[in-house]
Amino acid sequence: MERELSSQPETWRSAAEEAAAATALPESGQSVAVVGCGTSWFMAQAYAALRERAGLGVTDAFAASEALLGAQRGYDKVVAITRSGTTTEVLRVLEAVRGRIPTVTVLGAPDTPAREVSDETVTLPFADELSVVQTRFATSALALLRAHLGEDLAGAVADAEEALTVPVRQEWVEAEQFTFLGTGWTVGLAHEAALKMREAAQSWTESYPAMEYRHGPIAIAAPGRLTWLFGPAPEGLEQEVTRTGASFVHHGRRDPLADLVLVQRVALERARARGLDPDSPRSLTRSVMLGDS
Ligand code: F1P
Repeated sequence: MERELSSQPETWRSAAEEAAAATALPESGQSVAVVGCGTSWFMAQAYAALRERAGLGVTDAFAASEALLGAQRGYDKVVAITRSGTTTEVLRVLEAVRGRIPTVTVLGAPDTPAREVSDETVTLPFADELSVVQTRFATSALALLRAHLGEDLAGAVADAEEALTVPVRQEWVEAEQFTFLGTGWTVGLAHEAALKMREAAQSWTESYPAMEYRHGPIAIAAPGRLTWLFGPAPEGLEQEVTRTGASFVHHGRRDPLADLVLVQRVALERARARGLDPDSPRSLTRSVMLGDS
């Protein structure tokens, strides 16, 4: 995990370079559904929010198991995101819409079943991973998609380099609980940050859209706990969190995707501090493959 997460600036650069040739990705104006499971679903959420914000067309993100792809929704394209290419729910979606809605899969492991059931694929083999816990495939897939939306990733890459060198504070390693917040595309990053902490370090983490936090979840904030915000800060939020005694963490200057790299490092350090092996996370496999029953 450590080796793979450290390579992110490089894999983001390579992913961004792929964008120009990735003609299978949605065109401007197309109505798009993006599907994935776990980490890949959260990257789908981030992409959907960014594409809509860019004015490029309706873009909805779904957990593959809950995708609403009926004819009445009128999607022009389905984008699937999967590192392994073997996740059952993703394969089922691709099979179900075959011949009805064109599909493109952003894929880590190239020669896998997802290729067979997708109309087109964009492969990122250089970002594939050995670790069960995803880091660089997910962020590289998002880097590809951001670049395809027309973003220049140079700043994000530089910020990721910095995020790999800043110290991981002891307070973050020891905190009893984390809540991650975001707005717009960073809501997906907040969910992914929370998942990383659970997967790698078995930590108690929650995640919400930042403006939802005051509608109940802030009751969890207390001394020894931590609220970490990705992206712009809603007015007054920091003061409200600080009033509870919880710590408020916000690196507003850094690209939020690079801030996720820092959280991956925190998850790794928390795993180590607890004597856990982040490469053998409890109850997890690299991909979930369900039986036929
Ligand atoms: C998706 C995923 C991972 C998760 C777990 C099971 O995999 O849900 O995000 O960490 O290991 O699989 P994939 O479809 O992107 O290969």
